[in-house]
Amino acid sequence: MSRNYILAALVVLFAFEVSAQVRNDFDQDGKSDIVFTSTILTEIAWKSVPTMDGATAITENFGLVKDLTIPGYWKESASPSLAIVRLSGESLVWRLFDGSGEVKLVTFGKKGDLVIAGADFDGDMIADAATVREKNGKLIWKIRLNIFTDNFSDRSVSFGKSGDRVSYINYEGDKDWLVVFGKGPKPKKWAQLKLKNLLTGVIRTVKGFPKELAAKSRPRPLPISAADGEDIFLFVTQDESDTTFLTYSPDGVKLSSKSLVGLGFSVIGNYNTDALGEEILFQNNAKIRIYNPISNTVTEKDKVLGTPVGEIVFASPN
Ligand SMILES: [Ca+2]
Ligand SMILES: [Ca+2]
Ligand SMILES: [Ca+2]
Repeated sequence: MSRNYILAALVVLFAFEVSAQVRNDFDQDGKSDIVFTSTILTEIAWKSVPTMDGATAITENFGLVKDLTIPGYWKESASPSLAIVRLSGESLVWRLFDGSGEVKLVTFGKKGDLVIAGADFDGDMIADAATVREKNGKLIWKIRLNIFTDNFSDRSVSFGKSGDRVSYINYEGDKDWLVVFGKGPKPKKWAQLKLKNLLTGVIRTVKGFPKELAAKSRPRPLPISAADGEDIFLFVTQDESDTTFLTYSPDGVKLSSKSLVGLGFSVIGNYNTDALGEEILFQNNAKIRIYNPISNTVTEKDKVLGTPVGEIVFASPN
């Protein structure tokens, strides 16, 4: 009995350790806040609603409509801060803000690059920046670890082929691995996913994803934390009226499927601490729903008057 007790205590400790950094948790209460931008003419303001109780905590004007807005743990800090990425001429400019305004400006990336945010490839709990571009049929990843700190460092990796969808995932529980998803050697049978550990160079290949997921309008596999602290993959697909959320384990096993009425924005975070793992905040023009794929629960909330934004970003500023 005592042995089981110790094991249970260890499990609790582990669960606490891995969930210590909660996405979008500006008030540090262990739950993701709803962070959203709203447009005032051509400028945007960002707002944060702490812990679903409806009160607005932070409002700050900071950017332009075309900027990418990316909250994240960009510095060594208990709470996240806000960054934007802006296309400036032929370059991408990353700007970090705190409560008093802009505190850092970094030029990283080029026009046309896909910007990737939300990943921590070296596992030191500080957000890293990445860009991907296609070159001669291959995908070239440029990664700047800890971009807004004084000891940033750069990596360049060729990983994936033209047409693959890129992503990342916390694969073994301590850091994010690069992910490419698309057609494999037998495209009529299955879709293929490859993972790469940036630091060790180890590559794993997973076959057996449904080939439909790699078809023309293929969704990107997004990382979402499961109950055990490691990530699983979320695929979001839409038809004319519904949005469907599918989850798969990193080894290609289907875990859940759920369709919700409406089209809209999806943001991943831990919005409901009663359900293990992360949830999807899904806002359409009527309301917000919070869906947990592991417990298969959906809760509802009034919509916010803006665009919800999250740490996990794959986009090109234009
Ligand atoms: Ca919070
Ligand atoms: Ca890092
Ligand atoms: Ca949760």
